[in-house]
Amino acid sequence: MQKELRRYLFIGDFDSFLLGLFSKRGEVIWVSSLEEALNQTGNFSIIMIESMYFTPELTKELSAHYPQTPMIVSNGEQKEEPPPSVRFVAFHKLLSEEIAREEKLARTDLRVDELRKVHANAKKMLILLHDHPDPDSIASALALRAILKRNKQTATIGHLGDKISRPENVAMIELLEIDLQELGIEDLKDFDSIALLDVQPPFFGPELPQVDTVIDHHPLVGSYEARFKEIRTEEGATSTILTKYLRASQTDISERLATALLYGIKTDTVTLNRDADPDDIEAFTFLYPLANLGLLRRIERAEVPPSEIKSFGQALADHWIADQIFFVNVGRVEREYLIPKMADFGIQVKGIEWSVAFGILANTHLIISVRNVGYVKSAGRLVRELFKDIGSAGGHRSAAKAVISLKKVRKIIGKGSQEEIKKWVTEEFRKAVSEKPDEDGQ
Ligand SMILES: [Mn+2]
Repeated sequence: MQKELRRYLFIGDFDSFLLGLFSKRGEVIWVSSLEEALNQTGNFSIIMIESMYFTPELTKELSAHYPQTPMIVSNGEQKEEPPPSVRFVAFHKLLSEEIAREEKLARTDLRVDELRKVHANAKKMLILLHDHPDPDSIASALALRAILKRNKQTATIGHLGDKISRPENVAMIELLEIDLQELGIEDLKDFDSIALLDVQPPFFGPELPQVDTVIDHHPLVGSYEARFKEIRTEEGATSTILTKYLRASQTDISERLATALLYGIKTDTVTLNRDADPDDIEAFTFLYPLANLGLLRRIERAEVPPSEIKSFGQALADHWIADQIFFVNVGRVEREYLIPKMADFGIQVKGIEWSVAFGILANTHLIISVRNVGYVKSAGRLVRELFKDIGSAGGHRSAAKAVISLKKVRKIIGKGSQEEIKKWVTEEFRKAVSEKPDEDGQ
């Protein structure tokens, strides 16, 4: 196909930098008056008018002489009612936004350099995730491995929890062939360095050895030391932070890695609907063309095993609504994912602002999963305030979780029967939700 020859007509005082940029795209004719502009022969792809020269009359005469030719007024502010065929474009602002982006990436590249130094001498490192690794944490681990130019022999990805059960997460691990190790706390001493992703040391309690790196988007919890610490609560996903690192360091991003990261951002932000900020959207847009969308669909379609459907029905049977809060007692479960699934369901009920699903996992822990509509107080902060002294609790603005041992629950409410737990959880949330929001509206 023959390339179309672009011809640009510039009217007014343009600086040579801008003219130079356009001369790379086609022929540039540069004039300093309307008269000269009307004296040209042939057609133009675009007529550029410097804003000091712009008047509606000028554009009228130009469009009579060069019909069907779009016009751009450059360097000026948009006039209140521009003529229909005229666009106002501030090229310098466009360029300065690009330059600001590059500056940011260059600064991030320095951070990546620090991160690499922290793990440079480790023969075998561990990338440790929370006990129930989700797509965001798993994708972040793959990204960190790529950034540090390591492989599964030199960087183990592991967690201390039980086998992964949520069907989508199982599908992600299988379809992307991710090697995720179940470790015991005693295994941690076998590694020369440890990086925590999507989680922070206090989550693991005092037995956790000193870690070297912490990268997370949850609020800072407790105080701890790490040689490299990156806590960015404004991001909707740890995958967003790692995507920035990959871009800044110009690390190759494989299709598998892009697919994982895209899925990580998608799930943590419910497809940019929850807790997403402009960086998440930018990372998403950047990863989208690099990812394998067919594979992603297969991961997302991972269906609930038929054997679980009964538990779904049973779980939903025990629900109630109080003060626009949807409660569901999932009861005793072997697989934790049923609880957040029910919380996700509850927030879709009409008129509901909060959804609280809870159940007892493996006869030892009460798990409470919380969702809200996003414009009420922060779910993460609310569960922290309610349960931080008796268990681990935290999360984001519109999704949060608490894990409390049944022993602790019994200390508070006696025998800890289902009925007692239901009453306790209902009252705690009703009180906390109705209290006035914090000063910053969170
Ligand atoms: Mn996350």
